[in-house]
Amino acid sequence: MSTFDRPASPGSPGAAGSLVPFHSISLHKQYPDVDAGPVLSSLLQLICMSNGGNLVPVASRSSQRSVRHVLAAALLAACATFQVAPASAESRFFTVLAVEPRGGVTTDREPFPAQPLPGGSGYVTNPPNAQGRWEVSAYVWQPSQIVVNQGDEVTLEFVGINGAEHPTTITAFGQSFTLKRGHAHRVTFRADRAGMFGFVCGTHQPSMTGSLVVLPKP
Ligand SMILES: [Cu+2]
Repeated sequence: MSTFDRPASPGSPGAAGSLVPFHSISLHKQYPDVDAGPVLSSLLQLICMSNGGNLVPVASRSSQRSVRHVLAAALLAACATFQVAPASAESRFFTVLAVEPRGGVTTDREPFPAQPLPGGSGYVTNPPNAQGRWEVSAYVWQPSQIVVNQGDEVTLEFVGINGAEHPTTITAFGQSFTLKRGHAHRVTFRADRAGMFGFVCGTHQPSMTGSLVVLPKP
């Protein structure tokens, strides 16, 4: 936690150090991306030193007013030179493949399962063919979990590899489209809220559900 982020208690008595966050607060509200802590700290130290140190907590009201005026002037001058830091939000790009991992074997090595897989079109079993080979597969997104920060501009490029088509929704961010094999479908949106949000194929459930994890802004 930086000086800038420290919780401040403007009314509490304390050493000069506790005053820094007090004056950072108003600046923080106006310039949320400005890291003003070090500059303000230096300004306050200079002012306190010029008044014999520890002036602010014990000074008379008129002295406090004059200190406030000096501070206000110093802050205005300092603000004129501040650089607003680049926004912490970034642009993030991911490729998401619609794929169907598959396994198979012949019945002379492993018997075809007696129990069917859970329902839904996401899991597929093909019974033994003429050569006794049987297969099992599942439709999934790859990757199935994507992590971004709140505020990021997120681009997901969905590419259809397996399966004729996938009717896909990202409800939380207003996206709905059908992904076809051999096609790419790109969506871009601002991850403006934190939480876990699904990107879901309406056909291949329960396996073809991915999670977009948006970490809250610190
Ligand atoms: Cu699908």
